[in-house]
Amino acid sequence: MSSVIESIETLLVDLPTIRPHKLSMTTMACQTLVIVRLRDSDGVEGLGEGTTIGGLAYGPESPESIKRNIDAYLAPLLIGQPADAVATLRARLDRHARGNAIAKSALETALLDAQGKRLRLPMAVLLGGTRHDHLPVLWTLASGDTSRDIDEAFQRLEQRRHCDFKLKIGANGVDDDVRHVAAIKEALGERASVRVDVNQAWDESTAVRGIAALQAAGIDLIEQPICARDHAGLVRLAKRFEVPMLADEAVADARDGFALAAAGFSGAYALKIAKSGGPRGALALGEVAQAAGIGLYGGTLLEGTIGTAASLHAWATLPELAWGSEMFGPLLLEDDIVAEPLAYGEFGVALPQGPGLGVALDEDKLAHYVRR
Ligand code: MUC
Ligand code: MG
Repeated sequence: MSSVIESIETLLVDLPTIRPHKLSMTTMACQTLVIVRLRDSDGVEGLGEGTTIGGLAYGPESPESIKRNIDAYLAPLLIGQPADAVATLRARLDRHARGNAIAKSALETALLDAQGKRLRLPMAVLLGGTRHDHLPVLWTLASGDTSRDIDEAFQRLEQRRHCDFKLKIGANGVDDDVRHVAAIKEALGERASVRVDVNQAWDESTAVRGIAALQAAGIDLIEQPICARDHAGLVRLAKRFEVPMLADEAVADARDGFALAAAGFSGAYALKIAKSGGPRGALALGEVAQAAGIGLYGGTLLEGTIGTAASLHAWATLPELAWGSEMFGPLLLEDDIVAEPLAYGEFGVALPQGPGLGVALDEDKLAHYVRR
């Protein structure tokens, strides 16, 4: 008889960040990972992670709601079901529970990790096959201080860690933000690509003013300048400026991606396993983007190593990431809960090898950081 899902455990893991990480909606000093341990009747364990930013500051799911909703509603839908029926189980979650994309992503990751371990295949192979085993990774400069950000950028360039930088703006006035970004771009010159993420902080007229100045300063990409739901405004900005727009919060899944493309958007989409309800949904958004001629970008919700590895396995199957990726989450954390950290270097990261995610927990570290 095929293996069935026996138990699903969820853990909150609090890890300090290496420095304050300042976004338009919150400043993070700590990241909370929701770790899923799914155990099957054949003794295989699948790992998953569902992580967001700043409690409820970023989106409608918090670490506590992710854990609680898995425990109370989602896990019971999976217990006792055949463990290898990943697509059927994932559809079952959508049929019985609305929303909760991050919680569903954690579970889908754990199902895929277990299935990969069972078949002795990497998760990327389950998702269609590995096309890249090293992916480009940018770094986000978000200390909140211009000269500290410039020092950090030079350090990362010298280490050959990162050569693309994303700046988090929108917490300050637009003129202050433009000054901050232009100073960093001027210091780095042609050595680095500099992009910004406004995380929805501007209204459209502020965006027109801000983007004109950022374009003149040599910024390469403008991420989510206005409200996620304002597709029409994002289309107008994409048509108005030469500098491309990156849609992030505006496109959670393939349906959003289709609607925005059909409305006339051009530019790029940030794929994130968390917002699409798992790696398979993120790749479906990627398919829509490719069909519409929209560039791809591998995004993060600042997950730890498990969520980052799951994303890397998905991005490894894509033909091209025109804008690279931001899979640097583990580098923002002071410590880790895995036995073997991801191998960052040469301006990117290596796809972890081995069955499933290719990642194992360090039980002592996990016991140390788990919330009691
Ligand atoms: C976001 O909105 O892109 C990604 C990198 C980072 O620093 O924050 C995230 C969230
Ligand atoms: Mg973003």
